[in-house]
Amino acid sequence: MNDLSDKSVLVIGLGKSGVAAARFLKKMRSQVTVVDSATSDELERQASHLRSEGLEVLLGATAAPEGKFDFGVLSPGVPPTLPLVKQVREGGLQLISEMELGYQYSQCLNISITGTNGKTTTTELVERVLSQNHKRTVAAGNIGTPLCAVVEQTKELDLVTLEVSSFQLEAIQYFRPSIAVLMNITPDHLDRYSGMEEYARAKSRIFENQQVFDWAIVQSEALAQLKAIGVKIPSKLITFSAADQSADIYLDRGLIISRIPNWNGPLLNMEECRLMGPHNAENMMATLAVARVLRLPLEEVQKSLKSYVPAPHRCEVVAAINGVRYVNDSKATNPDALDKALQTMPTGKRGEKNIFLIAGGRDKGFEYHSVGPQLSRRVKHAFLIGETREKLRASWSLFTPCTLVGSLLEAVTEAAEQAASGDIVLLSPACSSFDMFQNYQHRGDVFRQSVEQVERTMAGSETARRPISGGVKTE
Ligand code: UMA
Repeated sequence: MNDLSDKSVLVIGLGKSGVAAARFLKKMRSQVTVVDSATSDELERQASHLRSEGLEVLLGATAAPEGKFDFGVLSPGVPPTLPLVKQVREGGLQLISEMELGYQYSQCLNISITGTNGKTTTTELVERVLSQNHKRTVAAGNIGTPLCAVVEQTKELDLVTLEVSSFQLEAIQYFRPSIAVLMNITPDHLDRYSGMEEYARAKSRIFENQQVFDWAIVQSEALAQLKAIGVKIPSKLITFSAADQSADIYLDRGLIISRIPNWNGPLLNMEECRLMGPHNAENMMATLAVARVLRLPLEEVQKSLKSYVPAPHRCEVVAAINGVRYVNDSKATNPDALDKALQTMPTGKRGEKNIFLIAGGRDKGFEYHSVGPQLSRRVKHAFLIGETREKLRASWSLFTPCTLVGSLLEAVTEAAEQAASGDIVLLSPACSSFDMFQNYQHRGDVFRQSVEQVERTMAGSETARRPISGGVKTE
């Protein structure tokens, strides 16, 4: 482990990752300079905290600061194409991701989970299964707590459970999970990558430093995608899939079944779980495979999985009013996640369409046609919000009637007016939230508040006329 004292380090980005990296480096007695290209009251507040702790902070930076640095730490959301990043790289400075820094100073092994969708749920499931089976772990990484913020804690842990994004993997050096999980690879972040191949290659770096004695737990379809671009996985492999019955762990009529030698047979009945749908079956499969690698007792693992209650903003039923269910799937920020939500929602009584969809937000460079067939099977009407609403209408109006609306409240109100008992009003935006909201959680909260307001209006309550806090209009 390198001594960080008296090292001069440049940290790029003053979000959660930058702050955690800067504080960790300061604790290790490095000289720290943090730069951020933006300025805002929140950043000023954060900067003055760090300055009072003895760190140098430059906001609104367009170029690299003066001075000689030993290395740099890059926040995941800062793109490698940012002129400041290019400039420091061209000057010969090595940049590592915040996660790489945290990894290099961690004192326990890690289980790392990546994939386009399902990685947060699987990280939570793995953390839960481990904790309930006497393994000391915490969940960190893309899930919200940067690895640098828990480095100190790692000496007390058996394993750290990491949710890992492609952005974090872009600037790794030695990062090596003992168990690496790849959930799936479907279009996402195409505003950052030149195409699917570059995105898949970034994801595949999770396996790059693995050794033959490590484990890779990989969705069969994702494995085929990696093979097609020549990526080889050096570690021991377990495959899983809800669609491919030749996988090591597969789904058959709602039963998760293993064909792994000495561990073959049914593992879990999805009907006994609160998570629904084939994508959640895959989240369970990956977790079961991690538990198998760690030799945790199957019966105990089953108990943990069956009692798991899904977290907010992921196909979360927020209300049932007059037989209409209102579902918050704000976490669905790409078309594949929307497709999965549509597959998960129960159909009407005779299999008829029963979904009023609310979608739209900031574009991440997607083509949205791929969900068209699902829309025509399941969606009665789509209400479109945000910056992508015109693009979505152009892609979807052949498949389902589309109406452009100015706010989430307007979308919920119109959907509620049309919905009848047995229908579902589903917020599953297929886009990021940053055009109208602070983040997907804020968007989900505004959806819930809008539903509450509509419910009050329906009940004719006086309170219905109060404005909802945090509701944002686009026009
Ligand atoms: N910034 C610049 N220049 C830029 C872009 C950003 O200076 O060109 C600055 C911003 O002004 C801001 C800071 O960088 O002050 C933000 O850094 P960041 O975007 O890396 O955000 P963090 O707060 O550090 O949060 C990151 C992850 N965010 C992203 O990858 C975009 C969080 O994942 C993660 O929870 C957190 O680290 C802790 O590990 C969020 C996310 O959206 C949930 N992830 C993407 C996803 O899941 O799809 C990858």
